[in-house]
Amino acid sequence: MTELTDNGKIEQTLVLIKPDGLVKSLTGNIIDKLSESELVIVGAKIVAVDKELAEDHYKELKDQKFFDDLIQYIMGAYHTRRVLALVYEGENAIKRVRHITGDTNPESANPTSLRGKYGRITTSGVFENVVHASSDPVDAKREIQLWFKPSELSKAIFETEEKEITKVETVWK
Ligand code: IDP
Ligand code: MG
Repeated sequence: MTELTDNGKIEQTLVLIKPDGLVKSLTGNIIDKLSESELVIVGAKIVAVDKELAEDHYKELKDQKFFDDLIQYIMGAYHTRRVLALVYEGENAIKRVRHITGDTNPESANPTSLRGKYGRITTSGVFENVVHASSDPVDAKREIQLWFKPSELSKAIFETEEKEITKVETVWK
């Protein structure tokens, strides 16, 4: 791999195509751009994000003044209640994906990055930056385990255990 390989470590990272990315039909463009990373997708699903998941995902930001808007944004209040969650795996996956994603602020992001190309800041100050990408290995593990069950990934990337769970579930009628 190219210039971003600094230690060749195999990592996994969580990518979310946020509601603005879905509403703007950017899924194909985003996945196409991410394929430049030569990483492998080991998980993918559409999620209707509820408040609990949104607040858990962004819990480190709960004291920020933009937190409530951020929760509304990721829950789809401004676009559509859908997020595409993806897990990418490969050498230095976290840094590689962050490089393609670009800076948090779409106005200062490199214009060729996903956020620089497709993101915007609304007049009310919401960073509509199209994608999420895990920022370090600790966050990546926490986020992947928050969004995906072991059975939803194509391989076991973290340690698992067998546990008997009794619960009522919605099934096809
Ligand atoms: P990151 O997504 O680049 O890792 P974080 O600091 O973890 O950036 O922030 C998470 C998300 O919160 C951002 O992607 C963006 O949607 C939103 N956000 C971060 N900083 C601001 C801000 O200053 N104003 C408005 N929204 C922000
Ligand atoms: Mg972050």
